[in-house]
Amino acid sequence: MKSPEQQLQNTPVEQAKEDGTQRLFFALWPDDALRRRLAGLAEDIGSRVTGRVVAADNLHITLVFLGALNGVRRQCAEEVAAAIRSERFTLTLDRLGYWSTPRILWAGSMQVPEALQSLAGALQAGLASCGIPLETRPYQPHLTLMRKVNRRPTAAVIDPISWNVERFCLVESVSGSRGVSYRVLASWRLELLSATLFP
Ligand code: 2AM
Repeated sequence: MKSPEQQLQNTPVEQAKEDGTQRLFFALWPDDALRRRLAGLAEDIGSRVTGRVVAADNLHITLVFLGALNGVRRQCAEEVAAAIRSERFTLTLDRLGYWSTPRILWAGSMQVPEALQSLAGALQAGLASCGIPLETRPYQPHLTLMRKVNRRPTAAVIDPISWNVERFCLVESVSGSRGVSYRVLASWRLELLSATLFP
């Protein structure tokens, strides 16, 4: 049993283990074929850029980061997700981005689909009723390919990768002896595009 002082030094994942909470986030989760493509892209970039390539199994796009949630808040978050009526969309990953503070290299889209922004927005708005403190910065969809990257890579454009997004997931971040891994707990389907009628 750790003293309260030791508990204060816990990482968020250790804290989640001790108090029965789970570290959770909503995400877009690639299927196996897309995951292989994305992993190939990450490996390719990793052969030219110094840093740590994200494990293939961990590749995803976060929609909303929730942090450590107890059972009641998780239930609330799942009810919010189940009530979402958002449309399917195609996301084209066609650019690389770099953030120097988290030192991550990511893939993103030059043109973020309106439906993706509105899905993230609808989740955020619904979650307000769950009492979960959320990120206040504007949503910037990104798929982290590499961590611990110290320098902005020179090339920013990549061969476009199309992602037909049909569902979103609730994911748990689990800390193990070999680092963090992610576990999909639940998923919800997005709606088919409403048909356009021509006279
Ligand atoms: P990242 O890929 O840019 O690191 C699980 O940690 C996922 O939630 C990651 O995709 C991570 O983004 C994202 N995330 C967003 N906000 C976070 C936060 N405050 N702490 C940890 N992860 C966060």
